Amino acid sequence: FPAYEAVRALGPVVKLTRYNCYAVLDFQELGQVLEDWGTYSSAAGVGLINFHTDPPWRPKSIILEVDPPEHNVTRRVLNRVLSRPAMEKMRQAFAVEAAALVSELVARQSIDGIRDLAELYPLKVFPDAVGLNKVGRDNLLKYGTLAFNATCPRNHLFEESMQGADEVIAWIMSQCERQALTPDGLGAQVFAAVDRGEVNEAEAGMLVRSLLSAGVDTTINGLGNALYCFARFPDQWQLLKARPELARSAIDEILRYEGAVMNFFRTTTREVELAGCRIPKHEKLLVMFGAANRDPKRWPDADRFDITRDTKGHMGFGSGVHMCVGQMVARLEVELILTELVKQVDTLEITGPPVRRLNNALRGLASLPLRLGPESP
Ligand code: OVV
Repeated sequence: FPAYEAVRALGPVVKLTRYNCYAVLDFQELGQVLEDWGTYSSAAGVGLINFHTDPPWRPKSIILEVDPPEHNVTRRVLNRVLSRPAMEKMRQAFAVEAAALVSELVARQSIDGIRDLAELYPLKVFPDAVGLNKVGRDNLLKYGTLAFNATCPRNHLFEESMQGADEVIAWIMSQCERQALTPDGLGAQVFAAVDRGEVNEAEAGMLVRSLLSAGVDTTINGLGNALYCFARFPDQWQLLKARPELARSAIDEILRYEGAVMNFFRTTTREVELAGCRIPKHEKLLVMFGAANRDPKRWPDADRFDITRDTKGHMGFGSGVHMCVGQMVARLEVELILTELVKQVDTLEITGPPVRRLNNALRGLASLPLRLGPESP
């Protein structure tokens, strides 16, 4: 975050000469960019790779890496699959798992908040909800890590997650077929759109791939960041315990303060002026949600974690037509875990050095040693 402030001080649009792209960090300009999909397109990729000149690392996503009107067709399908009624159907199963896992962890007291909770919970409930095979699920985290690392420069992080990725990619693709999915899950519901004539069979498979790309690492980091926030700010934890109804809005403050997805790219479709800066056609813009969420021009006391603040308009789920389509799943997972922790845990204490998990686009931890102080009876 100090680095963001150093770059922000240079101006509203900063050319990163080393990567030949333009960074946008301020809330107002970022909103402008994300609203104007006709000028700031996703169709040339939302990573640094510019599809006008270089091929994508995988067949491009048919929802993330397309603009309207094509985007609207696939968006409508996932909007329905991930709708509020669909969430209400999942809630019970998700709640049972959250209660069971938190009880088990409270009994152990000393846990790794990332491995034992932030990873375990989404990796259980989400693939179950999608209707995935039980075998090979360890590929999910590897694939998500790769997909997010692939949005940025081809650095050591990208290269490391590409090591041995052929098998990971092959497993993911094999799970995206209709017959690989249980008949009652979110995956099957994507294929129901084929039966309604909204997309074809191959497109449905690609949309299942989108679920698997975007649904795992994001929620793991989101949950891990939630734990990290409340463990660092015990006054906010006590406030949540006193007022558990704040759990839903606390999620927005977690995403503002310590988001899971820090940045994506857009590509200009024409020469354009942004905040007085001229940007040529077909250039890459780095859109920095995590920086806009700390913009002092937008947020009073931006570096303070405050679950009672008005977080309206935060960019933790992006903004505009591409705003996170799975956000209700993410909210459900974090809400249920926080609710259980509020019930069962009195104090969250960091007992060892937190370890960052570096990723080109994601912000999160690899390890967070925690002591869960149980509620006194
Ligand atoms: C890495 C990522 C984020 C969001 C969506 C997708 C991928 C996709 O494959 O659609």
